[in-house]
Amino acid sequence: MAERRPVVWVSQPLYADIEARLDEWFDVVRTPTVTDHAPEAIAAALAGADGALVTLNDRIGAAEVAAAPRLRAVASVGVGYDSLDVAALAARGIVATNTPGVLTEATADFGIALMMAAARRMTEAERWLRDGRWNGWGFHAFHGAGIHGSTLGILGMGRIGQGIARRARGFGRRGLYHNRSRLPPGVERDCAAEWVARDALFGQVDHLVLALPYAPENHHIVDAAALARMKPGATLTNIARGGLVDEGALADALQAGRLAAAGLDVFEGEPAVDPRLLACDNVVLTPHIASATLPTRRAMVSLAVDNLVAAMGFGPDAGRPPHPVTPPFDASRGSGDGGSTH
Ligand code: 8YV
Repeated sequence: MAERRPVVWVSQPLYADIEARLDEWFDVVRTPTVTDHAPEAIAAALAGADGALVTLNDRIGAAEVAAAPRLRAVASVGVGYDSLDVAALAARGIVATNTPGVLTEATADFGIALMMAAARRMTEAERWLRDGRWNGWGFHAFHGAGIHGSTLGILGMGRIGQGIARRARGFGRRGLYHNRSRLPPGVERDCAAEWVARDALFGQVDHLVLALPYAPENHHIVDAAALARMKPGATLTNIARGGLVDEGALADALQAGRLAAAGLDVFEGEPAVDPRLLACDNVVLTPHIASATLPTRRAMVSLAVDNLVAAMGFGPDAGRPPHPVTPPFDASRGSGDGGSTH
């Protein structure tokens, strides 16, 4: 009798040609349309699966793990893996993987774009123009917060944070960063960024960009107290995870005019956005698109497929997925992103 082929669940339609690589090894259960899977639906899909290819929307917690007796590997498309209960997966010996590296440049590009759009009030000005309110050039219209020559801070100096710092050198700015571990001197020089303690970062920068991973210990790391430390007229840009910011406190700071502006690509209750933020003119809001270029998204899916095939024990890297996030984990292979979520 032919040996049973492992079953792999693909939670969303990704790119058919890349997903097709799974067919060589697995019986693939596909999801034909973009789907907001309820937790029970995820549990049901995992109940018969040996492996899964998922995105950040498909949360796998302890209950889903408990409902998946055969599951051996979960490959997430994305660098941030806070949607996976890594401890519950590891306790069952299930390998989880992520896709760092391939999205660094696209995401760093977007971080700079969002910071600039917020600081220079681009979407606010555009809405005003489209509303037909532009009656003549205005000397006093839409003064923004300057970036050239300012102090730019980055919280979370992984690959993406570093990518942002390198791009920002061209602004003739002072660069500060905070990261749990300080970068080697050569990397600091290359990024033209100086390590400071977290509170000093909040207090000294004109523009702050968040590029750190979400974990329960940094839930609302930007809370009312942190915002109160920021300079009047500073800006905040978040391309990491919504749960890092207390959105209510941010709305207070924006409405009070303490912060000049914010650029937000991520939200705590995605896809819901706090109505107070929606009502603020001085916020640029984008729907979690920092890594959204076609080549980048394709590279993410391709890496996730490589991870899954290898984690399931097939292909040239059988048993050695390029980017595991659960044990067995060899830190020297650099699969962690050193601070960034993308
Ligand atoms: C992805 C992201 O689009 O990589 C991440 O952590 O947030 C985004 O770049 C997302 O993870 C896709 O699942």
